[in-house]
Amino acid sequence: YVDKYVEQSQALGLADIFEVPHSAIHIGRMLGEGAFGRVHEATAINMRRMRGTTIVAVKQLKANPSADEVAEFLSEIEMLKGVGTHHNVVCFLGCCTIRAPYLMIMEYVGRGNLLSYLRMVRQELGQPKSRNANHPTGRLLPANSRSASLPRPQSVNYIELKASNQSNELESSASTNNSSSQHATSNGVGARLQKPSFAETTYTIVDDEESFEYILDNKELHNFALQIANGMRFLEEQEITHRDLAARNVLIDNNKTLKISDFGLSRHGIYTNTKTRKLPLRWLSIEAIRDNVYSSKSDIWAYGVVLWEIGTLGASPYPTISNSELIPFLLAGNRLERPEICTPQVYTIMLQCWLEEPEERPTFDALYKVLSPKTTYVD
Ligand code: ACK
Repeated sequence: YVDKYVEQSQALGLADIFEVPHSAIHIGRMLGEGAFGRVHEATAINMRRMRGTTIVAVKQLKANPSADEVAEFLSEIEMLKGVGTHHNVVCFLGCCTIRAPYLMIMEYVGRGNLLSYLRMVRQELGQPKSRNANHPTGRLLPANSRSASLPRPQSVNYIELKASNQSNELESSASTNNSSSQHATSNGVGARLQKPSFAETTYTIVDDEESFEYILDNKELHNFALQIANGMRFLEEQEITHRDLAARNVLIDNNKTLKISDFGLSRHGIYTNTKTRKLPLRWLSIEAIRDNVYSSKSDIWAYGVVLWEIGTLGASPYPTISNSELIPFLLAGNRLERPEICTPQVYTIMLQCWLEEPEERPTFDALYKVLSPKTTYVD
């Protein structure tokens, strides 16, 4: 798609090969709003090496962004340019960064986020007799009403954390009913890993309109855990710290492939936060909340919370603990409880992800190998 302005900018070295003219992008319906921007479905015409029209997802900032928000959005785009492609990471396709509105163009992932998927299945679990192919809930997710029909991830997940050198005084949330007896402690983690699995639970909803099966069973949950570990292993290899790994930021496509998305907070290497900003408190590790230090090991902590979200079919972590109680709660050795449908082996992995000492936590590579079906296990 020829655009003189973009061509000239590229010739002058003011734009790189990822730059796409606005005229090549036709914005369609809104897919959803994250904490930091809006995502639309869009049609791209002859974009970069893609002949003809391609359905893509386009992220842009909300109206009237601050200078900081613009700078962060542009730095997210810069980060994505270097990430490379992996089937468990949302593919970055191009961008419009010469002129506003700035756009980030990504592969379109057809089934929305994992949290909504899990919650939809949980909702169905509560309603007996819905295991048949003609059940109307099979149409809960028609392609054109995806965002309308699913529970939206809450921006309440992000709370303002002060920058380094300032103590994080977290304001209390509505829930203050601290009952630590409902939570496990991190003791006794040293057990050797056995073949991990989620307990037998099978649930199937067949979407007869779109031939997409919403199955949640032992194998599927395990496979989700493996795919997320695989995508994160790819980022870990490149020393990229995601900093916002959560089920709401994992997307699912029509082939049940999971893709890590939302790199808005991502950074290279170990990162110390120096600005006061909104962060996903309940997915953060102890050192991230207390010292503002982020690394692959804090991503590992978040991965443990994602396993817990998968095991609980999309519950919200620490429902009885207020924001200000979370750090003392974790420092006292308390952790999220074992979800009912997850075996002690999977729970052992979660507890290892939540070890207080970052260096003692596993790597994504190690987790991928443990979860991988090819691995042989010792009792
Ligand atoms: O569940 P969703 O429809 O999936 O709601 C969120 C929303 O945008 C805000 O993040 C959707 N979304 C984000 N990135 C993509 C993408 N690459 N393809 C399709 N949908 C996306 C996400």
